[in-house]
Amino acid sequence: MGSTDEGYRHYPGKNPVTVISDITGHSTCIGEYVQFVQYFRDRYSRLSEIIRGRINARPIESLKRRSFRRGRDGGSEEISIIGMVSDVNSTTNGHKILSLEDPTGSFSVLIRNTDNELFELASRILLDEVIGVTGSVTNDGNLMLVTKLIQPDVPNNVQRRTGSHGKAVLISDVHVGSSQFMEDAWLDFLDFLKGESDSEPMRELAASIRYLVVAGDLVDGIGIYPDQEMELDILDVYAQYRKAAEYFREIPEHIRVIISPGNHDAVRQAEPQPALPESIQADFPQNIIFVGNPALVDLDGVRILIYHGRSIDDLVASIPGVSYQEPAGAVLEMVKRRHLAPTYGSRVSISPEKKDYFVIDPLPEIIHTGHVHTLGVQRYKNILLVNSGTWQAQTEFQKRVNLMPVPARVPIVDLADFDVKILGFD
Ligand code: D5M
Ligand code: ZN
Ligand code: FE
Repeated sequence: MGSTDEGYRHYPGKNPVTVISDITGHSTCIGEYVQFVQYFRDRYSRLSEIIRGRINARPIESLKRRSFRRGRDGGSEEISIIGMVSDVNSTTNGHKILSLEDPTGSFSVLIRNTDNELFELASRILLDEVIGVTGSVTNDGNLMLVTKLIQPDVPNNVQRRTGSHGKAVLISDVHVGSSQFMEDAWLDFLDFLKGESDSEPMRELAASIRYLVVAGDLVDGIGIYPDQEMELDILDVYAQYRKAAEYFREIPEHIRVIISPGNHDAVRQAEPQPALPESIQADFPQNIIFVGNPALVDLDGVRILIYHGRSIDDLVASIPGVSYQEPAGAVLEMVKRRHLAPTYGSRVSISPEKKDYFVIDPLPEIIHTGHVHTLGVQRYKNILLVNSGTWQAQTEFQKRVNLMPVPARVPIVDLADFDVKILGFD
């Protein structure tokens, strides 16, 4: 491993990896108030910069000072601001009022329900996301009547890097140690990776695999939810990792494996999470690279953003039409906001680091998430969104909330053309 001035970590070789962005070893958070301010400043400045190219926004402070010129039609002139959403309300008539904040002040903006398209978009806006709005300010200077609302989103012409080759296998939520861990299916998957399938095409496919990426919840952990012991086969978290390491030693050495943690893993719960500790890494073979959550990683010219996906629980709960059955739809909502966990202080506990590691910039070619145990593949403006399923059958908790997991199905991405094949091992 080597590292450069930018702090990138390079792992050279036939299947090279460069870790571009990862909290591991860089956490600055000690939980002081000033750090929250710094964190939100970084979020605002980076997301507003993405929007700034598309509208001519002015500081919120300037809205309060000036009196607005009357346009020819008697209405006042249109102006734009970019702000973080600090409050979402509905009026008694069913219109939406958002409070927007920038570093200079805050302002209320009204989205009327008479404009269907605009109102539909406004109904999907989340607390703490950064948006741009255009509209006119009312006579009393206290409210903007919005005519246009934009999210940071992705340009239509975003170019995808090409020229790579071979395949990357994307998995998550293995949950080793759980009594619901589907060991037989998992062993079949390992046999496939080893090139021991019965069919020639499967053996050829296995030979083309260069990378295996794990997006969190490698083990089931302990004490993650009440009464978890009732559903554990291995009651010691270190023994769970030793078992996992045993499995990973079966994977052929030429496959580079990248492991990122999730909420069941033995690292801090607050995100961004650092890589698994050295004491756990030591059991695993040399072909494995441990990264944090989230992490932006370059696989020989293809950038993949790995995020366990805890915020998907929030997005499903708060955006109409986003569901556990189509988890890639939740990831698409992240991309529109250019942020992996838009709402602060919900189910995702965010550690206020100096840099906001959840901002999606630069744009990757692939975003890989997990957590919700369902499989989803979508494409959005040349970005491939993959939520990998799980190796854990339905738990008691999931039964109660009617969550149907999609276990033992494996998306394999062709790094040359981004074609995705899904293999089943159940
Ligand atoms: O989470 C798998 C999915 O199940 C994810 O959508 C959260 C949900 N889940 C699982 N256990 C709980 C509890 N105890 N409370 C709320 N939501 C839960 P995973 O983190 O992979 O187990
Ligand atoms: Zn899981
Ligand atoms: Fe999880």
